[in-house]
Order: sequence, then structure tokens, then C-alpha cells
Amino acid sequence: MNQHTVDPAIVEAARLARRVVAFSGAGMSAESGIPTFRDAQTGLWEKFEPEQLASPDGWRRDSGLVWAWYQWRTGLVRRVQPNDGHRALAAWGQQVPMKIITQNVDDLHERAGSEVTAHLHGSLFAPRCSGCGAAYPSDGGLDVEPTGPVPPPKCASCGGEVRPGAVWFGESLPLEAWQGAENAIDECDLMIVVGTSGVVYPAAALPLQAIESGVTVLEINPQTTDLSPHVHHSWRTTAAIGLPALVA
Ligand code: BV8
Ligand code: ZN
Repeated sequence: MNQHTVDPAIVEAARLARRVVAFSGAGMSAESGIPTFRDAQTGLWEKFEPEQLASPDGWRRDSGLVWAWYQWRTGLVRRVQPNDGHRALAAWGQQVPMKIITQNVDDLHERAGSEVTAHLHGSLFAPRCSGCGAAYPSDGGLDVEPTGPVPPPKCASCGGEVRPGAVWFGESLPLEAWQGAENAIDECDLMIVVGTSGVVYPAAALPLQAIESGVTVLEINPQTTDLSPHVHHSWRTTAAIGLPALVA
């Protein structure tokens, strides 16, 4: 199989599926122009590992630098469009019950017309006060890449620093999102794993849990991943090429 020719067994599994779960990672948004976590960081972020910035320690060390990174990423997401992969999942969801579980903090699934069951790692568009937890609207982020820290806003009611709405390394996943994901997997007969390296837990355990419970799991990824040896079918292609080929 190459990028553009799909194994008929994969098309058949997609055609027969009655309740589908899509499990997406950063690769889902790569063809929209959003760098993945594996991509080399550029600019101000070049000398940082994502795990350094996306962590409570990183925030404690320099909340202005972390806030600048998320504001830059928010502006980038606002300026790009969903790709054919996001649109294919939205179209498929019009034909059969489709639940989207994403590790991504962008809103590209929603802007393509899908309803997202679980943002396992939070959202760029849900800032909240790090003190009292009050929700704050996103201001759409930055249009120009910052050259240094950007002081986060202060909470109007408690004076705490407003933090990004993402789940950081070392933080627990939102219980409601986790339970929504597990329920979706319990009900589905097909899981499509798209654009994830499968290295971050506990999210990466969900496809393995699906396989355990007898769900057919297809992977779409141009690279081999930690999940590849376990899934039923793995297609070395991209989200924007592979997903449209699965939707009749
Ligand atoms: C937790 C939001 C514990 C932020 C993210 C030490 C201390 C504490 C915890 C740990 C520890 N050691 C390990 C852990 C667990 C840790 C973990 O798994 N670490 C890894 C690095 C080993 N996990 C956690 O910390 C989690 N919390 O464990 O809590 C706990 C328990 C109880 C009580 C208290 C605490 C929280 C993890 C969430 C972190 N937040 N994101 C933000 O976005 O800024 S994770 C972030 O990286 C993403 O959300 C994503 O989930 C993850 C991995 O990225 P991927 O999505 O897989 O993307 P990646 O770049 O890796 O790969 C892209 C893939 O796409 C590639 O395979 C590529 O081939 C493919 N691709 C490229 N182009 C395309 C494509 N595919 C298709 N089409 C294309 N065009
Ligand atoms: Zn507050």
C-alpha cells in the first residue's frame, strides 16, 4: 500500500462500521499548517522541549514565556483552516454516529463541522484563572511571533494569573473528557487513530483499550508508531489523503 492506495480490507471495515470513534493527535492538524510536537520547534521556542513549556514547572519558572507560547499557538490556529481530513470526519459523522476524541488543543475539528466528544488535553480556547479557576475568554492570541515573555492577564476576582486551558505534563486529564472517551470506545465498532505517535499516556492507552474490547482499530500515519504493532490495520498515509478515501 502506498499513500494513495488503500487496502480494500480497510475500506470494507470503514464501510461496515456502524459507530465510529476517531482518535486524533497533532498529525491530524499538520496539513493545516500546525507543527506537531515531533516537529522541530522554531523561533523563540527553538531551545525548549514542549514538555518544558507545557508543564506546571515551566509555568512556575516563567509564566510569561509559557503564556507567550500559547498565545502564539492560538493565533496560528485562528489563521489556518481545517484540512480535508477534518472535513472527511465531519462528512462521515453525517452518515453514521461518529465520536471525536482528540489530544489536540486546537478547534479545527469543530470548525470543520464535527462535534468533539473529548478534548483529552484541554483547549487553547479555554483559558482559566490559575488561582480560582474562573474561565476567561480567549482573545484570539498573537498575530506576530513574540520575541520574549508576554505577561498573562490577571484574574478580575482573585488577582491570580490567567493560564492556558491545556492539560500540562504531570497534570491529570479532565475527568469528564476521560469518561466521555471511555464511553465512546465502549459503544463503537471501529476506531480510527490518526496522527498520533502514541507516546503520551494515559491517552495512548485508549486505542489499546479499544483493541482489548474487540474494537477494530485502523491507524493512519505516514510513520510507524508505538501503536502500529497493536492495531488491526496501519496505513502509511496522511490525514488529508487517507480519511477522504475512507468516506464513501
Ligand atoms: C499524567 C496539551 C499523571 C499541552 C499535551 C513524569 C511525571 C508526570 C507524568 C509523567 C512522567 N513521565 C511520564 C508521564 C506521563 C506523561 C507522559 O505520557 N509523558 C510522555 C512524554 C512519556 N503524561 C502526562 O503527564 C499526562 N498526565 O500522566 O498525569 C497524574 C496522575 C494522577 C494525578 C496527577 C498526575 C498529561 C499528558 C498531557 C500533556 N499535554 N498536550 C499542549 O498542547 O501544549 S500532550 C501533547 O503531546 C499532545 O496533546 C499530544 O497528546 C502529545 C503527543 O503528541 P501527538 O499528538 O502524538 O503528536 P506527536 O507530535 O507526538 O506526533 C505526531 C504524529 O503525527 C506522528 O506520529 C507523525 O508521524 C504523525 N503525522 C505527522 N504528519 C501527519 C501525521 N499523521 C497524519 N497526517 C499527517 N499529515
Ligand atoms: Zn481567579
